[in-house]
Amino acid sequence: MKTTFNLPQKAGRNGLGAGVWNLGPGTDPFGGPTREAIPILDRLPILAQAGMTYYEAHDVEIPASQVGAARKRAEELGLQCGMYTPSFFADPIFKDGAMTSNDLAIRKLGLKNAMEAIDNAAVLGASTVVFWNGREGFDFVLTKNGQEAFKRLVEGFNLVGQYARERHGTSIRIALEPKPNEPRANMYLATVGEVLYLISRLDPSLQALFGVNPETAHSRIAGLDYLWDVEMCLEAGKLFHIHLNSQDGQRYDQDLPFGYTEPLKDLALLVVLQDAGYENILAFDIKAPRTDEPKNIADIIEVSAQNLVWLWERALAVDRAVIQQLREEKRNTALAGYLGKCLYGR
Ligand code: 3MF
Ligand code: MG
Repeated sequence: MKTTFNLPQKAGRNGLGAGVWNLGPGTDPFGGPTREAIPILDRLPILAQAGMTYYEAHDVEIPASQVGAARKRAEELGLQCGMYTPSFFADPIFKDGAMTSNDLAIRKLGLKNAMEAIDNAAVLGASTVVFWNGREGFDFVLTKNGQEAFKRLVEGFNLVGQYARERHGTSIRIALEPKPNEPRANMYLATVGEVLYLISRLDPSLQALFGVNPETAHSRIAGLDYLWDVEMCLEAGKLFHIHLNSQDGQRYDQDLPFGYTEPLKDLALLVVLQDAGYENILAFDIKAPRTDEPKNIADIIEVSAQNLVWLWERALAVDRAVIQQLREEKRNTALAGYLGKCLYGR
């Protein structure tokens, strides 16, 4: 068994996480699988072998009926469930959204699934439930009343928050994951800023239960800077979880290995996380490419983890006094050069 990846001097929970969906059969919108699908519970040993401490899963991957078996399998492997999430995007019933559907019966079903996911998370031992805004949005204007849709989100999350607090106190927290488009043309909760605004509109007594799960590539798809997005979450005390990956420009969602496209920005991100004493889990949301052979399916996990550990070590060595001095001297370009020096190890 490979040793697990750890981040020296990280505050709070150490070890890295990845989703079981990261090890898919290679399907894309234009072509079917290029590898045989690995049964979900058989993906757990692959994640453990690749050096992960945490796994993440959707309710469609580990449904209630499988929760006990997943828990047992994970325990045997020394893996922990880092995050559990209801899938509001896979089932055709949610094709026009769950919480923002125009159909009351579908909104109710969405809430039921959300509450079940909270209970499953508790059994699996996950302290975070993520809600990704997969189908919450619109492709054609005026198909939903936007103001009404936002109110439905507020109402829905209030009910989910109430349920989580009643059943599990503060042991389960809820992190909303923004994305601007894909699969919908326009998605509600498109950015970190929108999620923070939504949280500010929730019942004040429930707001502490809600935070953000920013994903670096999603900020990039929105044309935004992921470091600033993360800093906004930190400033608000709302960085509950993070999905790390790379994105090669403003195009379809790629889920590339972390540290691949913008290593200098990733280095800066880690400096910020270190200085903030970020205590929660660092997880990857990456996609094993359809060109990788079945035997190499975990390469993307190991490459991401290795890049992260190397960058983390480089970030620890960044001299904060030099940053401060260059800021005071108003030498912005020289500061970029200093980070380059740290990145290239010169
Ligand atoms: C899509 C995503 C999702 C979410 C996941 C967790 C399938 O771009 O990022 O991954 O991370 O649903 O809630
Ligand atoms: Mg994600």
